[in-house]
Amino acid sequence: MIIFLSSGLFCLLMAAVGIQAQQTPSINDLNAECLGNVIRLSVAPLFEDVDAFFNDTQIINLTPGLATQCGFSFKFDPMGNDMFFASLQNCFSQNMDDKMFSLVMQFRLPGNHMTEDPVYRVGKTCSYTPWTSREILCDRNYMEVSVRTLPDIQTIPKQPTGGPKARSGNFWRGAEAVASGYKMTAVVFSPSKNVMNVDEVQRKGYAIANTPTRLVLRSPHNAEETYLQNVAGVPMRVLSTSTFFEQKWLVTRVDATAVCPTPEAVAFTPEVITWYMPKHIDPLFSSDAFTMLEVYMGIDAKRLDTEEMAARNYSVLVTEAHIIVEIPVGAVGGYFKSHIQDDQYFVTYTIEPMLELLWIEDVSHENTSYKVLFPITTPPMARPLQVRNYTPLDTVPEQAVFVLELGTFNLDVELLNITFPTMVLTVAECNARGFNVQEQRSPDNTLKTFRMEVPFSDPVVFKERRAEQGVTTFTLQLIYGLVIFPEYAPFSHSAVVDAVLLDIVPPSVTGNCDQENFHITVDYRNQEPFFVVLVGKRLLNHEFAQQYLTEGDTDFTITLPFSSPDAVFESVHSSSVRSRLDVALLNPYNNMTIKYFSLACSFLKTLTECFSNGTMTALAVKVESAPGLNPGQLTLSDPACGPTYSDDRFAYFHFTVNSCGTTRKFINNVMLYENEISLPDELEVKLNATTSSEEE
Ligand SMILES: *[C@@H]1O[C@H](CO)[C@@H](O)[C@H](O)[C@H]1NC(C)=O
Ligand SMILES: *[C@@H]1O[C@H](CO)[C@@H](O)[C@H](O)[C@H]1NC(C)=O
Ligand SMILES: *[C@@H]1O[C@H](CO)[C@@H](O)[C@H](O)[C@H]1NC(C)=O
Ligand SMILES: *[C@@H]1O[C@H](CO)[C@@H](O)[C@H](O)[C@H]1NC(C)=O
Ligand SMILES: *[C@@H]1O[C@H](CO)[C@@H](O)[C@H](O)[C@H]1NC(C)=O
Ligand SMILES: *[C@@H]1O[C@H](CO)[C@@H](O)[C@H](O)[C@H]1NC(C)=O
Ligand SMILES: CC(=O)N[C@H]1CO[C@H](CO)[C@@H](O)[C@@H]1O
Repeated sequence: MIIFLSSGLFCLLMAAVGIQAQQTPSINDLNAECLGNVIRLSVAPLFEDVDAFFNDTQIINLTPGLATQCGFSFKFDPMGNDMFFASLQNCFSQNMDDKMFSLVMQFRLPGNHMTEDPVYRVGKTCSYTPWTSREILCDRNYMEVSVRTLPDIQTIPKQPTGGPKARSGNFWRGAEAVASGYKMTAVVFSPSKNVMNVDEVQRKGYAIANTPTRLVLRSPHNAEETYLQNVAGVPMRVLSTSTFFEQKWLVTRVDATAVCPTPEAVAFTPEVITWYMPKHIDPLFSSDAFTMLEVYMGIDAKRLDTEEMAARNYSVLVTEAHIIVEIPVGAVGGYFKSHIQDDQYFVTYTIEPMLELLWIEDVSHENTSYKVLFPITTPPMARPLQVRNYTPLDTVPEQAVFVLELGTFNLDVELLNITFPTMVLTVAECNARGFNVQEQRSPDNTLKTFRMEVPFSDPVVFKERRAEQGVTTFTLQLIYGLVIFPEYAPFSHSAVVDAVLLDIVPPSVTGNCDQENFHITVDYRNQEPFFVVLVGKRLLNHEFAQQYLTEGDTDFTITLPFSSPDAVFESVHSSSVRSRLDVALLNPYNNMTIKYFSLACSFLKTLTECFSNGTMTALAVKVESAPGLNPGQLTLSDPACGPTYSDDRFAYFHFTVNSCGTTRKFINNVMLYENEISLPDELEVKLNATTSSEEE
């Protein structure tokens, strides 16, 4: 391997020399693959520093500039799929006769920049023999061309020497050490015709190397000697060189041209990315006499077969003038990234397709293979944020909560805190307060929203009562504090939500009686009736309601006869009964009484009657004050005269006035018959069943 070392590069190397590699054997997270003329390492994220090993001993820190010059590139993917790409012909791989290439890399994890920092060390040897006459490689940061050279300027591989000689800077076999006697003397760039010697070329950030069978040239995309050329309507960047080799009086020239697409080669719609590549890349071919043999597409430097492409909805179309690659925005293989611009939320979609082309020149049958790794990022696409309010208003006001959902975000956004008018709370503090902040993912796990619940009763909710309208307004003002990872870019989103609730008016219960019935009216005003009704000792159920209840707009009325078992008799008089109905509205959750109402009325009732045929009837009722009374045990004065009918509340007597111990008195032309209803032993209850009747 021969690399012409510039003095700038040399200084870097000197600084690195002498640091011995820490032997950390674990390479589990570094998956190395040979992908044609590229080595790809899938790198555990979070590494901080990358070193290349030269000849397995010298550690060289890979700065971005050195990476570009030496044929390395990185893909930093916020989803954690970082990748590292190396051209096979990079500066540091050990080249075995242009057939085997061995690369050793070391990834240092973040630490305190000491040599003991944890490192991953990975080595990979790739065999690559199908080198074509000319191979062009376009990576994100460099363009590279490698051409087969004629035997007379080819180097004879010689074992490089290490040790003390390396420290002199001569351990990469220099231009002088060409075995054939040819010496690389000058590089001429077109179209400027600038001539540089090898040192100058290296110093300006290009790389040039003469390997056993090939000449390799590498340039940053934006280097001074590159130029833009419109090829079939596609702006391409071109590096065009002629390298001169001299031996005594002989001079040999090797031309090498690289052409790579610029970012303008891509067109976007919100749905599709379209990448145009010219089919005939003019600067590469002097005539039209060549044929395109192969077209392959891949992702992240890895070729895909047609099934994989179809499954991912990628397409490659070859037209007269172009190779057109179409990728749906959001397709598998790429990723979305969040951005904030002018306080607005945007996302971009990035994907890194590859095209591999092979042309054959019709006459010479010389082949040109062309590989372009082409990261594409869409322009920012606006994703307006919304706070969706799912506050349920049909609950009991004491249980009402604001239910808010902020979204929709890409997965790289995190919620840090929420600013309320009176305080700032972290997410953890919000949760400790009962706000139940939750991240919710879309079913395909590509998007997320933040949901939370703030009870109306929390002090961060502003309450305002408007008595004249009979409403209370609950207002929640908040500013969500968010960050985008991994760069930790803060942004915020503010929102105001409110809810108007009718004021809570307790239900009212009123009542009246007619001659036979109680009428109880329950008015629940502006509330949903969120109570149960207890009538006497009975819960108002559906059956009961059907029989006794009539409904109004915001009220209902229960109509019950005074003698209903749900009512109680307070007292009995000769011609009336005082009956009472108790009604309670209960909270169904805890059976607490919301409202209690009691209505007692006297109902005109003749409980005793005399008939002209000399019989008498009497109805005895159990009153509230004698709860233990069994009416069936009642008798008239004559204990042998029991009721003709009785139940647990009534006893009905039917007897002739000359029986059952009935006495009679004659008062002012009126015959008064008296009897008494009582329990046989103790006179627990003395019911006056006396009645007056006209003397017949
Ligand atoms: C591919 O496209 C079809 C039709 O537009 C769509 O139904 C399908 O979901 C897409 N597949 C993928 C993997 O995006
Ligand atoms: C060019 O490539 C084709 C197809 O791979 C192959 O058949 C041919 O031999 C190659 N030509 C040269 C000169 O290598
Ligand atoms: C709240 O989060 C934002 C991130 O969006 C941050 O800039 C701010 O400093 C945080 N405020 C507090 C008080 O932590
Ligand atoms: C309330 O009382 C009723 C009737 O006694 C009973 O069926 C119900 O289970 C009670 N509910 C609660 C929540 O205690
Ligand atoms: C007396 O008259 C009443 C009412 O008409 C009747 O119910 C009762 O059976 C009669 N009694 C006798 C013994 O006829
Ligand atoms: C029974 O009725 C008589 C006459 O109406 C009255 O004097 C007496 O006090 C009553 N007795 C009871 C227990 O009500
Ligand atoms: C010090 C050291 O490892 N030197 C090696 C450099 O590479 C050659 C093979 O190309 C080895 O033979 C040396 O031992």
